[in-house]
Amino acid sequence: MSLQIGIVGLPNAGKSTLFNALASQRLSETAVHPFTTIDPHEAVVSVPDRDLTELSKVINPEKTIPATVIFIDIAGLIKGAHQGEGLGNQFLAKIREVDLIAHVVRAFQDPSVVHLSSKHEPGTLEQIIDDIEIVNLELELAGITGKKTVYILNVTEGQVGENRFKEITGKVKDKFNSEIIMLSAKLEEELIDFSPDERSAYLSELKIKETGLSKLIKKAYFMLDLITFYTVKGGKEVHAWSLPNGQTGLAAAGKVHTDFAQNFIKAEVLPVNDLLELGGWKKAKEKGKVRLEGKDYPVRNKDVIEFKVGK
Ligand SMILES: Nc1nc2c(ncn2[C@@H]2O[C@H](COP(=O)(O)OP(=O)(O)O)[C@@H](O)[C@H]2O)c(=O)[nH]1
Ligand SMILES: [Mg+2]
Repeated sequence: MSLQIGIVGLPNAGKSTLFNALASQRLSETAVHPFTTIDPHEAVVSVPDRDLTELSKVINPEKTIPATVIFIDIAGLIKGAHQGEGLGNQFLAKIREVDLIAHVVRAFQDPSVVHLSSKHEPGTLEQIIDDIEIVNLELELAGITGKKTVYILNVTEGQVGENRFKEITGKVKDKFNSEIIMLSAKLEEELIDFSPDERSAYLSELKIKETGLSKLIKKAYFMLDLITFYTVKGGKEVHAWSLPNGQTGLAAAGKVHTDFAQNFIKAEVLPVNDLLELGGWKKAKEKGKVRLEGKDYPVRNKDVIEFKVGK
């Protein structure tokens, strides 16, 4: 199962704009299916991963499959939602299923986009806190507590990284004791039609180090304590997988194939960097760099694993 991230927030916070941008970004060039739509509100998105791209260059497989994350645009959170106002329980049920809540908060200024409950200027700390508290109260009243939440400060394009917002991000992080990232949903949307090169050029012009998708996924992996491992299937298929940190070789095998866990004999393992440096699996093996590990081996981030299974 892919990691599921539910996008919530007040109406007009920029949820759908962000969702559409995430769903259509082609970040991993090696991705066969950058995204597939399951439902208009759900999108399977490739996890951007440079090591996977490099690994694929070295192995030159028929197929490269990135790890994926499912984003869900969960509309309908308004004051009174827990009592069935708006879409009511429908979306609350969705929120209960996700691994992580991505809570979009409006910090962009645009007089043409109404802000329903604003007592303060959009983009001020007061309004941002008010908005967050409305949503959090609804979730709490609906009994959704203890879920991990990453806040997304949606700022005006061209204002990403501004000191004033950096200060706000710090304050929100402390007040709500959670993680927060800053991005512009509008800007992410503009990136849709860009080639990877154009995208990098545009981002560096705006002094932005990485796309919102990349920031969000990194944060999600960090918050959920996930690691990445790779399989190469004898050189035929390079595949990236996510796994909770601390899980064993056996758990990793089960992720790849149920039969693999049942018939597990051993795992051949080496760090992806070693494989890249040595220029391939065979060469690494010749040099004695590939280790043999058993069922209980705690998988490390960026391990390349070949499972040896019986029949
Ligand atoms: N200027 C500006 N407008 C935005 C931004 N993000 C969203 N909007 C606009 O705000 C309106 C509501 O956005 P939408 O994504 O539909 O919000 P949702 O109700 O949370 O799904 C749309 O007109 C968007 O174009 C942003 O970063 N900057
Ligand atoms: Mg929407």
